Amino acid sequence: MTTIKLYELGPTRSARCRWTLLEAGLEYESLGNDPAIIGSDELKRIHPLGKLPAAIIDGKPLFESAAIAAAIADLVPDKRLIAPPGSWSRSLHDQWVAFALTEMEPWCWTAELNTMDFVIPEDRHVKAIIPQCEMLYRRSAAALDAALADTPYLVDGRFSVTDIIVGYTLNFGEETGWNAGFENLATYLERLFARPHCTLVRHAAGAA
Ligand SMILES: N[C@@H](CCC(=O)N[C@@H](CS)C(=O)NCC(=O)O)C(=O)O
Repeated sequence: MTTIKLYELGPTRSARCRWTLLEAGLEYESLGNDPAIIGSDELKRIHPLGKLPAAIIDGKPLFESAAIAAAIADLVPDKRLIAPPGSWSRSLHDQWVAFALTEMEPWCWTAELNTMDFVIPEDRHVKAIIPQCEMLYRRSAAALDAALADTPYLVDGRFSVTDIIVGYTLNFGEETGWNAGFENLATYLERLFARPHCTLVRHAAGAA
């Protein structure tokens, strides 16, 4: 039987991995669960930057939430949480994950880094960057909104780990209030929140 250990902490990106594990119905050992784990030597043995999440699957370390979630989904092909490697649907999974993680999430993350002082101290914040982040996030969000006009989920019209990964990014945008006006994104997020295993935390829009 596969053994899975997950370094996690509440609403951090580890929520993607926890949600995937719940959908997969797999047991796992939860580690970390303490802000002090971030940057620790213990975590750096798994993640070179000492970030969350990080996993150990059958003794092998793996970092990056999207990689961990996909690896977990691949462990349970019967659950159809991810398309088979080599299929066109898997390429669509890769496409949407790359889009969310490169064209959307960095703008939310950069805004958060320049708003909260848990990574970059306040005296080094560059507030002037935030409007640019919003503009670039919303340009991509508009594209995602259009893609969701005719389908409830991103790959093959059915729920998959792609939605877990992208949904987390969208919820990040919800926190900053940057999804305002995108009706398909709002409906999609509600669809994700309605799933019994959803680990996304509800934000009052624009709370950050
Ligand atoms: N791309 C990474 C991002 C990981 C990340 O930035 N995690 C945050 C918590 S959500 C963290 O550990 N931050 C501490 C830091 O940036 O030093 C992933 O998706 O796993």
